[in-house]
Amino acid sequence: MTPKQQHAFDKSAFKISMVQHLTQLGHAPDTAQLRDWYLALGRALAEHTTSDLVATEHDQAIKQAKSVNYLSLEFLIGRLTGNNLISMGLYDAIADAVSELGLGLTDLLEQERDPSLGNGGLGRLAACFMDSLAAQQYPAVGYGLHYEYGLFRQSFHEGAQQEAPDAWREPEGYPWELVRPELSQIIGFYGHVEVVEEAGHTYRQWVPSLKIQAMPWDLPIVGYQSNTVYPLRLWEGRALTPFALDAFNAGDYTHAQQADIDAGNLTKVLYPNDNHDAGKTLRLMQQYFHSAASVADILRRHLEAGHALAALPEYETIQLNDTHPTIAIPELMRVLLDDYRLGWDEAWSIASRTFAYTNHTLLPEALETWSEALIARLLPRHMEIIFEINHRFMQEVEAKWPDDVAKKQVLSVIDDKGERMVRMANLCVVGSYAVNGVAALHSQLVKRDLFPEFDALYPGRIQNVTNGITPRRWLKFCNPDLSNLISEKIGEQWPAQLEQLEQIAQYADDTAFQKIFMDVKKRNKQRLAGWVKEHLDITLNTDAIFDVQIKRLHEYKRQHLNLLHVISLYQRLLNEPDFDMAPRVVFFAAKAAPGYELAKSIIYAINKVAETINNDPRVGDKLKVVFIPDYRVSMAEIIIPAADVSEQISMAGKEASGTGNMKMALNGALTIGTMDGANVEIREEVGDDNIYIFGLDVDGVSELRQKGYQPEAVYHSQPLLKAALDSLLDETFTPGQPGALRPVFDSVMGSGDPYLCLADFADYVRAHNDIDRDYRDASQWARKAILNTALVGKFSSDRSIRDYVNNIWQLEAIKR
Ligand code: OX2
Repeated sequence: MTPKQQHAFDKSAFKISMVQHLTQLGHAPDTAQLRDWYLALGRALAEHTTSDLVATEHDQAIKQAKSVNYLSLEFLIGRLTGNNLISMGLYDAIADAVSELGLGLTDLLEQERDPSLGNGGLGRLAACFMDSLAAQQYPAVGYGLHYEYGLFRQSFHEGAQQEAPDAWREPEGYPWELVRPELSQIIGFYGHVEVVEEAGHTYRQWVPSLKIQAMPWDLPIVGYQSNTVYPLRLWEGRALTPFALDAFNAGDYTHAQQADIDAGNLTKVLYPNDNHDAGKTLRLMQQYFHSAASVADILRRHLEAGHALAALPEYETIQLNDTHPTIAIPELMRVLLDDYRLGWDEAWSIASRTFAYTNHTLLPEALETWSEALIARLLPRHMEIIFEINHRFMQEVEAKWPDDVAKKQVLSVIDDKGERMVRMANLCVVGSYAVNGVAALHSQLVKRDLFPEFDALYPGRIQNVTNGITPRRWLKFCNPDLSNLISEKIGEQWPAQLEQLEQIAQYADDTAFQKIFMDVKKRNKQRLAGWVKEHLDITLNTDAIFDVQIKRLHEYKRQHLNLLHVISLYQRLLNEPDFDMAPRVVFFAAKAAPGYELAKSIIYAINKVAETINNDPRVGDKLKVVFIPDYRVSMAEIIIPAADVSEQISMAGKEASGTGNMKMALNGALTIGTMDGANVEIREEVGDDNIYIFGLDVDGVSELRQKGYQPEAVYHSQPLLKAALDSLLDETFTPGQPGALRPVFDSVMGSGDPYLCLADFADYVRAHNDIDRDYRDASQWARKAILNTALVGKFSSDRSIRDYVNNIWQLEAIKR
C-alpha cells in the first residue's frame, strides 16, 4: 500500500459502505449469501475506481498529452476484484475489513464470474497491455465490445465437448461496470451513397438505412500503485426504434439479408474462433459497429480537448489488435472526407499517421478477407473509399515497380482471383504508419514470408514488439507464496520492475533457498490437486511431475502430439517390465471452437485416453491424465503456479508468440518447446540448460516439406510411435467402439498433416526423457526452476508497452 492510499483507506467507513450496497441489493447482513456480499464488495470498491476514472478523464495533463487507443474485439480480462485490490494496494486492508464482517476475502473473490470477453492469447494480451498502460501511466483507452455472452462454457459429456452460453453478467449485472449513456453513439448500416453539391463542390454522403445505438460500458483499468484508472470502453448494441420507422416510411427497406439481424443481436455473442476467420455478416457488422463507435469517441475526445482535426496524429494513435478493427481506417477517412469535408490528401495524411497494426498470425485461414459484395451492401461508402485507397496505392506500386503485374497482384488490397475479396491485412499495412509482429521470429517471418513486398516498399514500417504478460496478475496475485518469497529476498519493487527478478539467480545454487522455492511449488501443486479432487474426483500424487498444456485447442498447437507421448508412456508402463519413470500428471485445458470438428475429436481422444489410464490399476499413481474443463483466466491462475513443465510444442513457424509460455516460466516451470514464437527468446534468456528444445525448426520444416513428408515411413520405423497410433484404432480407449478415435489417427497419417506431428515425435520423446532424468535430481531441477523465474523479466508486458511507446506510439507518461 502506498502511504497515500493507506492514509485514504477508512476501514469502518468501508464496512458501512459494503452494508449499504448490500441493502441496496435487497439483502440483510444476517441472511445475505456469499454472492450478495461479493456484489456489495465489488460495488463498494467500484465507487473508488469510478471516481478515479472520472478524475483521469478530466485530467488536463492527459487531455494535452498523446494517448493510445487500443482497439480490440477481445479483452480477456479475467476477474477484476482481486487484481484491482492488489493494484489499489488494498488487498490486506480489505481482507481485514471483510473478516470483521465474518467473511473470508478469498471466498468472496471466488464468487466472481470471469468476464470471458475473448478467446485466447490475443484477447488476454489486450488485457495485459491495458494493465501495463495504467501501471506506467501512459494515457490510454481500451475499446472493445460488450458481449452479452462471453466465450461459451465448456463441459464434457462422455468425453465430448458440450457448449453452454456464458451469461457472465447475469442476473445482477457486473459490479465493476459503469454505463455511460451520455457518451453513446449512433452507428449506421446499409443504405446508399448520395452526391451533394455545396458551394460549387460535390461531396459524397452515406445515407444508412439501419441505425443502431452504441451504448458504452466502462470497466476500470486500475494501474498498479499508480492512482491512475483508465477506461476499458465496451460498446453494446441497442435498438433505435423510431429511426427504423422513418426509414420504413421512406420506403428505404433494409436488405433482406439483414432481416434477422436486429440491434439486440449485434453484441449478443463473442465469435468463438481463435486463429480462424469465419466470414459471417454479423461478424463484419460487429467489427464496423466497434470501429465506428470507437473512432467517433476518439474524435469527440480530441475535439473536446480543443485540438485541431489536423493535429489528430499528434494526440491520438489507434492500435489495431489484429485485422478485426481494420474497417476503422476507411471509417476515419469517411468522417474526414464526408463529414468534415477535408480533401483526400489531407484526410489520408491524418489517417495514415494515426493507425498502427499488430499482426498475430501467419496462418492463412486466420487472415481475414471480406467479399466486396458484402462490404458494398453493408457499408457502401466504405467500399468506395477502399477502392480509392487501393487505386492510389496501386499507382505507388507502379511508380516503384513499373509494369510489374505480379507485384500488384500480391500487394493489392483487392484480391480479384475469383470472387473479389478485400484483404484486411493489406489494407492495414497500407493505412498504418507501423506494423508489428509479436515475437522476434514471428516478425521476421512477417517480413520474409507474409509481406516481403510491403517490406521492400516501406522499409522499416514492419517492426517487432515481443509480447509480454502482466506480473501483477501472473505472479503477485496468482502465486502469493512465491511473491512473498521473492519480496523477502529482493524487496517489493519487482512487480513494477520485473528485470529485478534477476537478483534471484544468485540463490539458484543455495540449497536452503531451493528447498523453500520447491516447497512453494509443492503447496501450489497441492492447491491444484485439491481442486481436481473436489471437481473431478481424481486423486493426484503431488510429488509427480505436473506437466501442463493449456491453450486453445488447435492442430498447430499439437495437443495430439502430447497425447501420443502420453499413450507411449502408458504402453511402456504396461509392456516394459524394466521401464521406470518419475510419476507424472499430464494436464490439459483447452476449448475447441464449436465448429472445429478435428479439434473436438482431439478433446474426445484425450478424455478417453485419460479415462482408461486413470482407471487402470496397473498404472497406479505413475501416470494420470487430467483434462480440466472450461479453461478460463481464473483457472489459469490456479494451474500456472503449479506447473513443473510447460508444453509449447507448436510446429515451428506457426505460433506467433505464445504468452502461456511466459506465464509458466515466470512461475518456475521448465519449457518443453519447439523453436517457435517467443520460445526462441525464452531460451535466449534462461539459457539452453534450463529449457528443453526439440523438433524441427523453421528451416527444418521447409526442408522436410521440400523433400516430401512421408508420415507412413516414420510410422513404420518407430515401434513406440506405431503402437501408440495403432491404439487409436482399436478398442483400447473406447471399449465397444473401435475406431472412435480414428479422426485423430487420420489427421497425422497420410501426407495431409500440415503440422508434421510424426516428424517431431522421436525428438519430443527424447526431450521428455531428459525431463524425466533431470526431475529426479531434485536440487538440479530446483536450480533450473529458480533460474526460469529469475531470468524471464524481459517478458513483462510493461516492457512490451515501453517498446510500443518508444518505437511506435511516442507517448509520455502522465503522473497522477
Ligand atoms: C494469438 C497467437 O496465436 C499467439 O501466438 C499470440 O501469443 C497471441 O495471439 C497474442 O499475440 N488469434 N489469436 C492469436 O492470433 C490470432 C489471430
